[in-house]
Amino acid sequence: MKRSLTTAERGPTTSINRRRFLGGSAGFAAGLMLGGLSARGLAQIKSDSRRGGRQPNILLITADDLGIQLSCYGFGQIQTPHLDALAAQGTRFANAYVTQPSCSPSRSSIFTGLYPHQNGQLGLSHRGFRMHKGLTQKAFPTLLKAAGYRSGVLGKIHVDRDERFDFDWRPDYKKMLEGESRNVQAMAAEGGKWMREGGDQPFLLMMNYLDPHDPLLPQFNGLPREVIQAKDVKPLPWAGGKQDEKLNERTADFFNCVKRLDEGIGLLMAELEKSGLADNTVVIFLGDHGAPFTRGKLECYESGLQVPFLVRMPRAPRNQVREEFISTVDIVPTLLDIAGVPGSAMAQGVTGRSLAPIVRGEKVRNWRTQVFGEMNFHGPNVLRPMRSVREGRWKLIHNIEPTDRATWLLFDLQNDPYERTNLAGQPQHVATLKRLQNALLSWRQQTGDPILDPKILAQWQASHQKWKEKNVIPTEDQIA
Ligand SMILES: [Ca+2]
Repeated sequence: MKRSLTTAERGPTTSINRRRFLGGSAGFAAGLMLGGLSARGLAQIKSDSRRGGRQPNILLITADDLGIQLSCYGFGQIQTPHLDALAAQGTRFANAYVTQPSCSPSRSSIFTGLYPHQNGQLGLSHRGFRMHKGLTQKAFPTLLKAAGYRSGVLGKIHVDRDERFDFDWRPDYKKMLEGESRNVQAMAAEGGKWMREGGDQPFLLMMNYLDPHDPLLPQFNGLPREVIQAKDVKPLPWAGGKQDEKLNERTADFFNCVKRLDEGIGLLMAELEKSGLADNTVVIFLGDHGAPFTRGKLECYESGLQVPFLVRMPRAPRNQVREEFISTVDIVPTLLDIAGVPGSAMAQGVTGRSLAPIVRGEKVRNWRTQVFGEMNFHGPNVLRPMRSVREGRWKLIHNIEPTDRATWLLFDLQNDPYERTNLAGQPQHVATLKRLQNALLSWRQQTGDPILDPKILAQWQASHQKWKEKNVIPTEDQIA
């Protein structure tokens, strides 16, 4: 039976003044980029996209809570032959980052090209967090639809209110959440059927797999065929927490989920081949953030922000590995580029760039040398405001509300890849620290970070405290 949500469950959209909460006074975040696409904008997309000739299909695949634990990323504990094959057929991005190591905020950037602090999706959508009004209509499904695409989605969207996204085809989402999107055989069959149905119209299909998200099911619908056991694994090298048998079990089951996902990608690619459309389809695969272990998901360490990112594009080089720092804010510009749609259609404030030239093997000029991450809320009871920047071998994390953590964490990833030794206080690193602090500040200013304003941060803290005291929110490990 459906019951009414409590204030705490409803979260920030209804319980406090939304504009103040999101930082309307701090910059352009809440104001300038709002509103749907104008009729003129849509007409422009239509006319421009017709000029571009035959538009390729787009198959955009996300895995839930998957870091770079794939053999094509040099991970040695399991083999992921189907994802390795996809990497070999195109480009593997060796340094790909999400914007926030939490489901909904990360996905909001995939959809809009904006950082969560820009688009308002500061925490989980099923706990009440929403994007700024109108932004779902600036997300890629609407833009590609205007460009002539038919669009479908399988599996969870988990941003804003899912139904606000403009997909033509969306099978029973609830069923998907209840486990269907772990049924990789059904995912492939349903996706394949839909791909074949559209005639000459180009398609955009988003396939959102639930693996390897919690609960980490060792086997589902007979997959993986051989279940990996705790005795056969070692914990992920960066994972914190108690190093015990329980962690080994969890690690083994995480690997089982990744193996199932890999099988699913193989089945899906076979469906694409069968459709006869593979030669004109761009395939993009990525994780939505790092693996769900201590120091992974919900943290701005590399293990939280770095994800696998593979792109296969017709007539582009095979076996390409690229080292550029890329971010999920590049996805919207990439999709628009592929579809031949003008970049001006994007929401205001998008700082990403199209990855298509890189995938085609071109040298790109003035590519970013720094890549940024952030953490805001997860559920309303988890507030962890952080901002981070990576530049070359260096990584800086700023804990804006330090509590029991250091305010600044500086790591040398070359000597310390798992970010164990904080160099922030060391005199020989003062110049590096200062440079990265300045980089972080200019990015926050440029993108209108609302919590540059201490009053907004105080609002977040007060709301968080209130929600926490109500004690009706599930604990962190129970939240999707
Ligand atoms: Ca996730």
